[in-house]
Amino acid sequence: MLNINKLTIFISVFALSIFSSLIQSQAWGEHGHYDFEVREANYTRLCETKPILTVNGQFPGPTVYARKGDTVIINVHNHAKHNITIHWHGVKQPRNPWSDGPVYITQCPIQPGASFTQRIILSEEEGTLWWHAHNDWARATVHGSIQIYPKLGSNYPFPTPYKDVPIILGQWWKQNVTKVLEEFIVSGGAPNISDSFLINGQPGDLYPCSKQGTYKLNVEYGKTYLLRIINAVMNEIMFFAIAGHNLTAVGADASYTKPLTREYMVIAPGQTLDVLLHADQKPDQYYMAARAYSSNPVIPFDNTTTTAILQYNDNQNQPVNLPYLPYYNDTNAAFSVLGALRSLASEEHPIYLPNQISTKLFFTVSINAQPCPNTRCQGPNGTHLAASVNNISFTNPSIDILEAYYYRINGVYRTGFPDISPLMFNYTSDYVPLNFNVAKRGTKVNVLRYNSTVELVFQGTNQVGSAIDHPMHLHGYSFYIVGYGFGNFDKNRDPLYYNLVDPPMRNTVVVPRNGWAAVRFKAKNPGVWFLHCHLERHLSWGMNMVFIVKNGNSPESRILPRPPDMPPC
Ligand SMILES: *[C@@H]1O[C@H](CO)[C@@H](O)[C@H](O)[C@H]1NC(C)=O
Ligand SMILES: *[C@@H]1O[C@H](CO)[C@@H](O)[C@H](O)[C@H]1NC(C)=O
Ligand SMILES: *[C@@H]1O[C@H](CO)[C@@H](O)[C@H](O)[C@H]1NC(C)=O
Ligand SMILES: *[C@@H]1O[C@H](CO)[C@@H](O)[C@H](O)[C@H]1NC(C)=O
Ligand SMILES: *[C@@H]1O[C@H](CO)[C@@H](O)[C@H](O)[C@H]1NC(C)=O
Ligand SMILES: *[C@@H]1O[C@H](CO)[C@@H](O)[C@H](O)[C@H]1NC(C)=O
Ligand SMILES: *[C@@H]1O[C@H](CO)[C@@H](O)[C@H](O)[C@H]1NC(C)=O
Ligand SMILES: *[C@@H]1O[C@H](CO)[C@@H](O)[C@H](O)[C@H]1NC(C)=O
Ligand SMILES: *[C@@H]1O[C@H](CO)[C@@H](O)[C@H](O)[C@H]1NC(C)=O
Ligand SMILES: *[C@@H]1O[C@H](CO)[C@@H](O)[C@H](O)[C@H]1NC(C)=O
Ligand SMILES: *[C@@H]1O[C@H](CO)[C@@H](O)[C@H](O)[C@H]1NC(C)=O
Ligand SMILES: [Cu+2]
Repeated sequence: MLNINKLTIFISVFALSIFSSLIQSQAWGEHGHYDFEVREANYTRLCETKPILTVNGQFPGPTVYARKGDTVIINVHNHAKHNITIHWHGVKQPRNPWSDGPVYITQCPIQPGASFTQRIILSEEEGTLWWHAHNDWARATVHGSIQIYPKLGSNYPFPTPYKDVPIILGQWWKQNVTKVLEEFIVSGGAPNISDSFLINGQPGDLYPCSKQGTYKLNVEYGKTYLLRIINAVMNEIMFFAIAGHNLTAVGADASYTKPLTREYMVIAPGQTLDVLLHADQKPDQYYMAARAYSSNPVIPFDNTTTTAILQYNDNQNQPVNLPYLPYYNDTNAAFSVLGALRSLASEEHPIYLPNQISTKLFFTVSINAQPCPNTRCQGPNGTHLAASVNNISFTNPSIDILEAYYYRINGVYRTGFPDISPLMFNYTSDYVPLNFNVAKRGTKVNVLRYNSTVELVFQGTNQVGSAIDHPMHLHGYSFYIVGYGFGNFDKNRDPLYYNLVDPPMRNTVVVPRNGWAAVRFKAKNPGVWFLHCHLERHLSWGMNMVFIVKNGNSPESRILPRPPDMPPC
């Protein structure tokens, strides 16, 4: 098995380097085509072999290449024994929620033996995004990068790098991830922590039986490389660094940023960072490494460190020193990077920040402890752990909300998801009353008028003593992050300090532990759009909600007709 894996890696690295060299010169059609065959394949990691779900047998999966504004057609065939859906994370899909992918939100799953053709409609995005499964915990192994190059005749807003390389952070359980999911949903407790993190599918030198496979990036002295870092980890925000080298972020979530040079980077599940690496140090081997940022000591997390190797000109000296990474709970270190990113906001890459706000939303994001018969569940005091937005723990319907909305089918979802948290209290208090911990359950949507200008403030709470950072991800949009803060949001004072000049535009915002984050967007993409925490256990527990953005009046502001091959339930 090890040999087959090595061969796969060899072939994909080989294909990648051919692509990289073609990429600068080749004129692509506007409509790239890919076949995604979802199937099981055996992979060996940490001394054990197990079957995992893959696309085309590859782990991480194949890279999708495109240019700004392209439409890419992907034929997804399910040859596995497991339902699947695929989401194109960060692709806005103007007017086309049909291909977005979250299960029971915009489609029913592609069942074993079935196929679905998805249209990936790119618009403003330029840089790095990724695709991943969006049902159960399948995304643990079903994911890959989407690399969006400047239009032909355009350039990066920085000197063209010699090569660009995806760096995909992942997470590995020795156990079948579906079993890990099923077990904690039934028990009511927290999921088992993972056995390792991965860089491009490999745990690295610090884990058993892993040294041989450790990912190596061979560089030429004097050249500059564009690292397309993707956090495909399930449950942890990550610190990432390369020994002896600074990193310069130039893009985040497929939107350019002002260059930000740091010794380490911070990246949350769902986010991407485009980072320049100057290979200007003594030709040698250096470790790159990543480990968790997890701010609440009572919440279990995987505290292992994954490594890969930066190798100059085939140099054979083994690396010794790990790069400096902040301590696991160092919130200041995390936000000193997250909070320092700024939009490029140049003439060529301007920002369009809504200033007249028509819709003000205030959403609490909380962990909950639900009653459990005979208090026999494994949550605190025998409760069943859950999570919520505005005190509603989201439950998936049995057919998707998009089709229910499109065909006006009653009884699938309800409107009236509250604009404002229904209860005001000291969200970040050390002692939140126990009776606040129980959330309602439901499938509620918040309806937005077309073109409304939205300001959404997320407020983290300390319910169940489980305050932690939440990377909140919105489908169908990117938003401008105008502010972050700790403690309770103060609607009179905090907006005075918003960044309205060059806020970063992202699709995933990290709401700080016991803090808040404010984002703005214009609701100009009609459809049904999922909003959820990108920590997978929180998604499974219900830290989710749905926006329905209504059609505008003109034909160009209505959702596209339903494709005939939507998977049935
Ligand atoms: C994985 O390996 C097991 C045991 O060798 C074998 O039975 C199974 O067919 C393999 N599965 C795949 C998808 O190759
Ligand atoms: C993982 O476990 C699930 C549920 O127990 C089972 O249906 C599935 O076949 C297993 N998957 C693999 C890849 O072994
Ligand atoms: C989770 O961890 C417990 C305790 O180590 C173990 O008994 C159980 O088998 C694990 N479950 C899975 C699905 O890995
Ligand atoms: C990294 O940046 C710091 C602070 O700007 C600087 O002191 C250090 O010399 C830089 N290191 C390298 C390897 O460029
Ligand atoms: C990592 O967690 C384990 C418990 O799971 C603990 O024994 C160990 O000391 C921790 N290591 C570090 C470096 O914190
Ligand atoms: C982080 O954890 C360490 C060790 O448990 C502790 O000493 C320190 O106070 C914690 N820091 C923060 C910011 O919570
Ligand atoms: C809220 O709780 C925090 C933490 O216990 C405390 O520091 C703060 O003073 C409280 N705020 C109010 C308004 O009571
Ligand atoms: C959430 O709703 C439940 C049920 O109505 C209520 O008991 C609980 O106090 C509410 N909690 C909060 C924080 O609003
Ligand atoms: C568990 O119960 C004890 C005693 O009633 C209480 O002090 C504690 O806060 C509870 N913990 C949670 C998380 O509900
Ligand atoms: C939406 O706003 C744009 C400008 O911001 C305007 O051109 C357009 O007419 C508006 N559409 C509707 C349906 O209000
Ligand atoms: C797969 O999807 C179908 C359609 O929604 C559903 O009926 C079935 O229960 C799903 N299977 C599993 C194992 O979740
Ligand atoms: Cu969360």
